[in-house]
Amino acid sequence: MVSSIFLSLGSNLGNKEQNISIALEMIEERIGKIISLSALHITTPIGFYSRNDFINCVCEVVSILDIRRLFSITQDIEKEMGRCKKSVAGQYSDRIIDIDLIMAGDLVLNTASLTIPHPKFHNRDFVLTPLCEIAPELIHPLLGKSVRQLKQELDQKHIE
Ligand code: PH2
Ligand code: MG
Ligand code: MG
Repeated sequence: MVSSIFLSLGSNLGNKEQNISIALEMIEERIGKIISLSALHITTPIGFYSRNDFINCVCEVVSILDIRRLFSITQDIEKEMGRCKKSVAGQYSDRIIDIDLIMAGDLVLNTASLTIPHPKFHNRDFVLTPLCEIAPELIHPLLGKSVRQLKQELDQKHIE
């Protein structure tokens, strides 16, 4: 079955733009065609302290792969690009590349290694802002709200 998957990419180490573009190339080679890509956004690290800002973006990829296979390929790409430690003492840390599965249509999945939709994305401006550029009408299958609504709600929280 062909499905459309939204991926979030982030890099805050090395040549960040180049890291993102290499990851996008590997995604196209190994996963499927990228049919939509947001702008690259410079964002401050959320959830941990670092002096290294991120570049974040979101893409939509069309793939025939099973979601678990797709996830293992994104993990392989991260490793091949040199990502070593995923977190230090349960804390986020700087990384060459991070590729997260955000949504895959109406799919809801909860396993030890993979949760879809991504359990935190609706609270993350660094995902919602680029996602809103390419898929504002996309509906979160658990929250029943569009990406545009989720972004408005998050913006509102930041104002209050
Ligand atoms: N990723 C995280 C935690 N914090 N902050 C920004 N700005 N961008 C990210 O991609 C990011 C983050 C966990 O993966
Ligand atoms: Mg992440
Ligand atoms: Mg990740």
